[in-house]
Amino acid sequence: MKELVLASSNFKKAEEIAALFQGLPIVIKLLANFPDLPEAVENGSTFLENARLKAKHYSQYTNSACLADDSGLEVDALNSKPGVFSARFAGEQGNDADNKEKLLVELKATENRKARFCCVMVFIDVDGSQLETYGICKGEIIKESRGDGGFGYDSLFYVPEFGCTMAEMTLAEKNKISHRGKALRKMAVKLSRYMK
Ligand code: ITT
Repeated sequence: MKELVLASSNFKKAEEIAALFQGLPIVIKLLANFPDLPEAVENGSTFLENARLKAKHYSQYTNSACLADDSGLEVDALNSKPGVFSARFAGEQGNDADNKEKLLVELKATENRKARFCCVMVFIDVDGSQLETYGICKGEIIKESRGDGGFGYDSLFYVPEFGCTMAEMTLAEKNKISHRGKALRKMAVKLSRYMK
């Protein structure tokens, strides 16, 4: 069994990742198991830079193999914003509700609601070996929240092929089509090969 620290303080993300890794010879440890860790500073300008930065930071501080996810929402009419600022769109103290409110305000006058979720996964082993994958999921930003599941912008993110928002899906349904699910399935394949 390979032990791996999940470099995320977002519990909902961790839940989605753990669900997809079931069945693999991997034991997942959460950051909560390491109480005094300094938080990684996410100052990269791309998802890839931030994912590398988080994986490296937590791998060094925990002395373990680490898997990091950096993800976010890119909206066409906002020139791909909020992007790497998705978690802090409404400011450092902002929460999911504030971020969604700001998104609706910024899109008020526009009919182009096209958007996509992006996810980059980086695995770093104790010897520095590195694996990277990505995934995207296309959708539209609707005008009013729908659904209670998921987290972040899920209740505003409508997936036309499914006729519902990500917040109206079960965790298993979301994982099947989401940016994170796609990146994770690619990562699971790479990790299985790597561990052989
Ligand atoms: P960690 O860095 O600790 O993993 P975080 O939530 O700060 O947690 P990110 O820096 O990667 O993670 O920011 C991701 C933000 O993008 C997240 O807070 C949401 O606002 C949004 N986001 C990413 N994936 C999402 C998803 O599946 N559904 C809804 N919103 C998502």
